[in-house]
Amino acid sequence: MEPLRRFAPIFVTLVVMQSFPSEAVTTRFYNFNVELANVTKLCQKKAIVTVNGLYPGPTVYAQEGDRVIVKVTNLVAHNVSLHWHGVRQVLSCWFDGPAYVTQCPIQAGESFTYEFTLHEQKGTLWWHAHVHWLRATVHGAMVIYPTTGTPYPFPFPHAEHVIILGEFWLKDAVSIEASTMRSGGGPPSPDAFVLNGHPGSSYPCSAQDMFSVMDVIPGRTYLLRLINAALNNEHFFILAKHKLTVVEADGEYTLPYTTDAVVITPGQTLNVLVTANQPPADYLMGMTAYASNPNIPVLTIPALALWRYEQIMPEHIETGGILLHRPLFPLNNDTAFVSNFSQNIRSFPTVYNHVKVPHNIDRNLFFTIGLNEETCDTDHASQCKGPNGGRFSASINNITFQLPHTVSLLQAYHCGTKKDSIPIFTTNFPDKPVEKFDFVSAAPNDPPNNTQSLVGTRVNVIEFGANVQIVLQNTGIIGSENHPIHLHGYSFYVVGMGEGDYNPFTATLNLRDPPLRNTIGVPAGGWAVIRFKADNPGVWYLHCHLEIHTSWGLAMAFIVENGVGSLQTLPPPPADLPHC
Ligand SMILES: *[C@@H]1O[C@H](CO)[C@@H](O)[C@H](O)[C@H]1NC(C)=O
Ligand SMILES: *[C@@H]1O[C@H](CO)[C@@H](O)[C@H](O)[C@H]1NC(C)=O
Ligand SMILES: *[C@@H]1O[C@H](CO)[C@@H](O)[C@H](O)[C@H]1NC(C)=O
Ligand SMILES: *[C@@H]1O[C@H](CO)[C@@H](O)[C@H](O)[C@H]1NC(C)=O
Ligand SMILES: *[C@@H]1O[C@H](CO)[C@@H](O)[C@H](O)[C@H]1NC(C)=O
Ligand SMILES: *[C@@H]1O[C@H](CO)[C@@H](O)[C@H](O)[C@H]1NC(C)=O
Ligand SMILES: [Cu+2]
Repeated sequence: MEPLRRFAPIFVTLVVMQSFPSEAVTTRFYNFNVELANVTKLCQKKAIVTVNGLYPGPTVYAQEGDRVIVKVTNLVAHNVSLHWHGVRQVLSCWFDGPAYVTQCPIQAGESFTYEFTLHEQKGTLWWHAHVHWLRATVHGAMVIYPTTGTPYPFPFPHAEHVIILGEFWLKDAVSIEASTMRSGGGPPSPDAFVLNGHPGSSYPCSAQDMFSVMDVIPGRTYLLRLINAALNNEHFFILAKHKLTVVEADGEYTLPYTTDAVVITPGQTLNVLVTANQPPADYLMGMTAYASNPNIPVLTIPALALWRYEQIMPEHIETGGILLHRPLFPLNNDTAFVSNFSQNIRSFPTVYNHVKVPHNIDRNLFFTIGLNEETCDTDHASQCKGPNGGRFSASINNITFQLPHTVSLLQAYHCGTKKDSIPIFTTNFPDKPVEKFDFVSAAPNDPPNNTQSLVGTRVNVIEFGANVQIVLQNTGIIGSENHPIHLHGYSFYVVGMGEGDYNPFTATLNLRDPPLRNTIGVPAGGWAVIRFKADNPGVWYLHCHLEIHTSWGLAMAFIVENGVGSLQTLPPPPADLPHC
């Protein structure tokens, strides 16, 4: 094997044909070997966990309605599981992937084959490891083209590029999680932000380690498939002097929205069109952090990538080289821009005609989401690095989620556990907070002075077919920040967002053209309301996509019960489902 040469970055311009492949390829087979690869980043050589030696990993290409089969073989010492982010896994919850939720991880030397159908799904989705912080380097794109003969609801692009926003650590990300959890304090910043794995010229030793789009043709329109795979920060993305038109979010078409910069939280995807309408020269694309809480320091060095036109005229070449345009980033704390951006993401009208926003709500849930602080146990009192010498945790409705470790929730639910054994979960996850308080204001004003939570493995059970509404209410118990909440197994309509405490009497909900998403940034000091029809049986994880918050327990799971008949019943598990 020659990993370095074989996996040297290849910068290709994928020119997509005017119509999609016509042969009815219905099965896409991929072999994913989880293996170590050496990379040189930021002046250092380092072995990272990858799929097939690639960082980011291989793109899964498919067409709406295809069956996707991915055989994953674990050749590293870490436990591995992969999640297909945004794939609704209709009747295939066994293949969803979050470790200890739907499956035990694939242990060293073992394999597991993921199999699922892309029912009514198209657009940009992605895949990533879903165990500890392995997704730092184990992630890649899924590009799903519409069925043959179905056009995009926007001009067909001349070419398209996947651009994955990420964070890079020189230390092993899994051990950073472990040491952060031991300390009780906040996580360190990454050593670099990266675009398709490349920090770009603002970082040391990285002038050549920069993603590039070359030979851009003036007048042509390009499609950028943006994916935020970062662990702990939300981001702005921008291309100097060019406008970005958002046409799709989380794999669903949106009303075209033209802007100077986009905001993307971990877990989200955005398709944007760019028209090459500037004088031929070099332009930088860039990624910076959005810091929703000014008290949490963020890395302020942008990741940069190059956007270079073809046939650059002599007047655009200076003595130092080609004229280079730098982007003007929004400020890291520009919450007004973020909130405006979120409000402008709407469903595309024809999608609205096809897909119904649930109107009559059967299950009205109210979830407080936020951070907690636990007292340091006396053994470690001198080591706890959280505020006031405590230990950070996080919760939903004051329950800090704890994953089981002997069996997955889905296995325990589906197959039952042995008689007399202690159940690994309980079904008493509360529908609403036990205690009411002024959720968003900061201590010591009104929120409980007691910042502690209750640790547990609790699930909330939903009857098949119920129309569910969840008010996601941010709390200010320990600071307040934007939490990108991701639901597995469903896309949901984001029918409202606002500041302060949610008030059902004054909140305006958009039931006309809300966006259909799988991850939503719930604003710091505010709320979001989501709706979905629970018509896919299984155990579905709901969690913050800031990885440290999930580690701290900002998660819960739903059991969506089976309905009637085989079309509403989760089939039995696959024979090769990993064991703990
Ligand atoms: C990475 O480099 C080390 C030497 O620095 C070498 O021993 C190891 O085999 C390499 N790993 C891979 C996966 O190429
Ligand atoms: C955002 O940051 C800038 C520069 O650091 C500062 O001047 C400004 O007051 C901050 N704005 C808010 C809303 O915190
Ligand atoms: C909000 O978005 C609209 C629509 O793009 C734009 O016209 C307006 O300037 C934006 N406002 C702010 C405060 O960014
Ligand atoms: C929290 O503590 C502060 C300071 O001791 C006190 O003024 C306040 O009333 C307390 N709040 C609650 C809700 O108990
Ligand atoms: C959360 O649970 C802890 C532990 O039972 C309790 O002390 C605290 O008051 C609860 N807080 C809220 C807001 O319910
Ligand atoms: C891998 O998972 C198994 C089963 O949960 C567990 O017993 C083992 O300790 C894990 N190994 C590592 C390296 O985390
Ligand atoms: Cu969070």
